[in-house]
Amino acid sequence: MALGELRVLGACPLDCPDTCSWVVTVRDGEAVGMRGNPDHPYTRGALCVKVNRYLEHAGAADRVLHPMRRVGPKGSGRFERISWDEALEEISVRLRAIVEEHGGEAIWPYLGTGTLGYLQGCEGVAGRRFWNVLGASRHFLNICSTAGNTGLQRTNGTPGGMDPETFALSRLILLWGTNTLTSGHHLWKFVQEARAAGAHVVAIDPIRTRTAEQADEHLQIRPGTDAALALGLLNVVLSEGAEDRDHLAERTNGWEDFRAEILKYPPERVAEITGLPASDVRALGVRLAHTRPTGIRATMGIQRHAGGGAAMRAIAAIPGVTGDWRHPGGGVAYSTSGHFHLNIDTRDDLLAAPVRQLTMTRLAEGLDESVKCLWVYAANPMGSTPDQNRVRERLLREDLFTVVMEQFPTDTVDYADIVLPATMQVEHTDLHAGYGHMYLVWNEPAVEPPGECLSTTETFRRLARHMGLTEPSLYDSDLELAEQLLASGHPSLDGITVDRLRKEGWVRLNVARPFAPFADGFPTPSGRLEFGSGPAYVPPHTALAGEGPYPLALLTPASHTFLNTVFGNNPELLRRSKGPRVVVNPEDAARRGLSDGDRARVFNANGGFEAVVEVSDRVRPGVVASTKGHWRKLSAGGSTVNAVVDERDADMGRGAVYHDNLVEVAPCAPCDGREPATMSEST
Ligand SMILES: Nc1nc2c(c(=O)[nH]1)N[C@H]1C(S)=C(S)[C@@H](COP(=O)(O)OP(=O)(O)OC[C@H]3O[C@@H](n4cnc5c(=O)[nH]c(N)nc54)[C@H](O)[C@@H]3O)O[C@H]1N2
Ligand SMILES: Nc1nc2c(c(=O)[nH]1)N[C@H]1C(S)=C(S)[C@@H](COP(=O)(O)OP(=O)(O)OC[C@H]3O[C@@H](n4cnc5c(=O)[nH]c(N)nc54)[C@H](O)[C@@H]3O)O[C@H]1N2
Ligand code: SF4
Ligand SMILES: [Mo]
Repeated sequence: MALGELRVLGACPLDCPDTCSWVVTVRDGEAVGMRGNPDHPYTRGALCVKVNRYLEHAGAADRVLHPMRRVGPKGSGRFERISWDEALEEISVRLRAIVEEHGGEAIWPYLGTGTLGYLQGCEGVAGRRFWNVLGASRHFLNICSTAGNTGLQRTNGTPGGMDPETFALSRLILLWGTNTLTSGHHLWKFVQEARAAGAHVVAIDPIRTRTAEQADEHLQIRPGTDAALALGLLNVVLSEGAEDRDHLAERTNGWEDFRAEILKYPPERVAEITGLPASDVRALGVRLAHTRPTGIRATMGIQRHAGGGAAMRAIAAIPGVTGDWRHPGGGVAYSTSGHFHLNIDTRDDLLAAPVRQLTMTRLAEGLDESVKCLWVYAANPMGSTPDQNRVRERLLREDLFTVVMEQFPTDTVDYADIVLPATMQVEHTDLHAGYGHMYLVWNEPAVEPPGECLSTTETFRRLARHMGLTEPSLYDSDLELAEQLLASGHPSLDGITVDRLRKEGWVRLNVARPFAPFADGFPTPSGRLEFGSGPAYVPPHTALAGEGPYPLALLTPASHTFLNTVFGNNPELLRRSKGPRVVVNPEDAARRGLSDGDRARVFNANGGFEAVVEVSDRVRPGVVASTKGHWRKLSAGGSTVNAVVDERDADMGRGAVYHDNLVEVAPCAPCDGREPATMSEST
């Protein structure tokens, strides 16, 4: 090793199940290399096509490096550089006036998923102590996974399920509403291990994704109808007499009612609902009936529908009936977050009185006159939130004081009054947990922040000091916060300390290996899996397709080259994304006079966006798809996919409905044809 060269262990902060452990090479204070940590048992040395460019991104010319104040009209993205002192002073004066005149609830602390860090991001609800002292409104982060979480919580008592490493032991694997090779590719090694031992792999997805292409079988299901398929598969399991009667009797509640529900879904009826051949439903049902262990990987894609919660419940019921939870490699893996019992001390005792809750996916609705300050951090609502045009209208409100803490001049930054420069992961300390594995991962800062960037924790400490707040816990250091998080007393964290994490980089939770989470019962109040009552299949909004002016069901899944809107401004990843595209089935394309490579407008009553048409049977007739993550100001026509997404809730957990919207696609004559604007310049 050359003199002055260091290896610093860190963690990928992005909203991805894999939470990679990485190694940064630092030479003379500069990060000169980053690679996946080969010692990490789950991620084993690989990053991904996006994060391989993390250092390039951190050094990009468009990084926000200084505090800025708006000089042009709202939305113009025109700013002047100011000092941190000026920024803190202006913010303090405005916040104090707002609290005095309208009460703390007039502040909306809008925290997104830009980093999942327990210190700097959403897992530990960064900033919440500060907001509690001011009495700000509560922010409900429902943008990603809440419908599925709620469905699983009701069924199993926790959203946590299988340890994804145990897929290596599965003999039938259902990749159900999940695009493994794009949105968390490290699972694939375990899938391949199982395959080498004879496992059969089935992808269930309305799109023939790169994952579906690699599976042994692909069921191209109609969107939002998965609960019906789950019930149909169980119907076949019952006809085969393959239900695990001991498991049902000893470990579950509500079987008799649920059994009656299952009997209403024979394969022929399921075929009508799902659009799958009845023979495929029957064949997979027979396979499921006779293959132990069956491991089901379902992630967030499946629950972004009107019936998303019910879909996760129906899927979670499968191992209750087959008894798969008895075996490592059996069960359902949605997210492992529920297995990490950290002590998230948001100090809600600091609130003087109870406060209202505002909902992340209802930003347009929520941003009424009662909100006087919107504080956006680790989020990009102009790109990621439903009903983009209405969100934009609200952000233009002259009486709204908007502060955005950011690394890049995003579409949301353009609407800020004050912009605060934020550190990136190689420049701050954080503690992470994978939501697709069982490890805590530590992130040690590798380099000094560029310009005047500050971490989230440090920004709130400085603001508290500037405002003269006296609550001592607002000044806890990053290492003190990390120690508090690990001090929950839960046995899975025994012996896991900050010192150990800093030395080793990552530590597995203290749980058995292989891990079968419910082999000894379920963490529900009854200790049993709850099949539940009420309709087991809730139809999607798009079941109305064909009846109105917007007959096509639009899916808007993850892009291979971006992580939500992060990297949307990286020139190479943007080039590889090939720009906003819409995949249209040949039948639907022909009917509309659309050819491959044409420009088209995708629209409904909410608005529309422009995309290049890809004519392909990767989607079934009646379904179109376009990925999330593009930036408005870098897209022709100046709007993106969320311009057509409704502000509407799923059946459980107020979940978002990103994959359950109706649109029409038309050739581009009515498009405005405007070329993408260049990135706004800051002074
Ligand atoms: N490269 C990349 N990776 C990412 C992300 C990214 O933006 N880019 N995003 C990250 C985030 S925030 C999250 S939450 C996770 C999400 O990861 P995923 O759960 O994989 O989320 P999606 O891509 O939305 O959806 C996954 C698949 O579900 C399918 N799907 C949609 N509706 C249905 C349905 O009704 N039934 C079935 N069976 N399938 C359906 C979609 O076609 C898609 O192929 O990934 C993370 N990883
Ligand atoms: N159409 C459609 N839209 C979707 C989805 C979909 O499937 N379809 N998926 C939804 C999902 S699953 C999610 S999770 C949401 C995500 O929505 P958001 O939570 O709004 O996340 P991003 O759009 O990725 O924006 C995160 C921003 O945080 C910034 N950032 C990153 N790290 C830090 C940091 O340490 N400090 C600060 N201050 N900023 C930081 C990044 O630069 C980025 O601009 O998008 C949702 N939007
Ligand atoms: S985005 Fe996911 S796969 Fe890529 S480096 Fe981060 S955690 Fe790993
Ligand atoms: Mo997400």
